[in-house]
Amino acid sequence: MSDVPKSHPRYLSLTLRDRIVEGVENGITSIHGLIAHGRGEAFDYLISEQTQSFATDAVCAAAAMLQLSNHPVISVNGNVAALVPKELIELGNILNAPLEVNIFHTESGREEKIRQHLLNNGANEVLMPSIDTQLQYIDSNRKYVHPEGIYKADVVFVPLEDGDRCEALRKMGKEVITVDLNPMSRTAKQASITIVDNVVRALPLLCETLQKSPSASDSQQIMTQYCNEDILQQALQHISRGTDG
Ligand code: PTJ
Repeated sequence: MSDVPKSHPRYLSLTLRDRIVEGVENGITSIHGLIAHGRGEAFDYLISEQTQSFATDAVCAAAAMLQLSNHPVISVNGNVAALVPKELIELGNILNAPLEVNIFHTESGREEKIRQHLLNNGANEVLMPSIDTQLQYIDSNRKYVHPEGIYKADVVFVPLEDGDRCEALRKMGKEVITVDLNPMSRTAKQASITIVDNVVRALPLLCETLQKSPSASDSQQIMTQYCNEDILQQALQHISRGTDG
């Protein structure tokens, strides 16, 4: 870890960089994850590094969808494993939903290191991709899934994705909830619900919202009123107005 003084105006941002760098050094995060993180930082700057109302609304809808789902699954890649391991586990515990390792960049042993990292952080069970169970409509390493996890899920929570699998999951009739700071990304556009916020802020907020346990009828109403296209438009308008807008 670099020696960043707490008084530094960019302390939080620099701490997150340290977590990603540490993830790479420990073989959890792909080296490509550094680029993805930088991309995220740029968009985070444009939303004032704060949770905006379009993200809060999407979090409410995500909580409603997860609460109404029969078999939700939380997909974990190398970036989120490094940034928010404990929050992913908490979400899994609240929902009684499994965590499943699913990565894009195939580096030898990384899936197992992510699994071990989650177990070390307190996860009880972590599902691993199986060579015998494949998603349709996708050719990358992300096609390998666990038969009792993503393959069977009705709702998949997929923070920080690169688009291909989100599209495949939607084609297979599954709902996808993503967290993506870029409202223009393919994933953001294709997901059922897109939380345009930093995953380090979005996940605690999602857990907090779920713990308030809205009733099933309230959740139904939230879902009926939610429109992901509107949310993405609001995010784009916020960005184009400038950070003070
Ligand atoms: O571990 P792997 O192999 O599965 O790889 C994971 C990454 C994230 C490297 C891979 O999925 C990838 O290359 O993703 P992309 O295509 O760079 O997309 C990542 C998206 O997440 C981009 O739109 C970023 O703006 C966004 N992003 C990056 N950091 C954050 C973020 N969104 C929310 N919170 C962040 N901290």
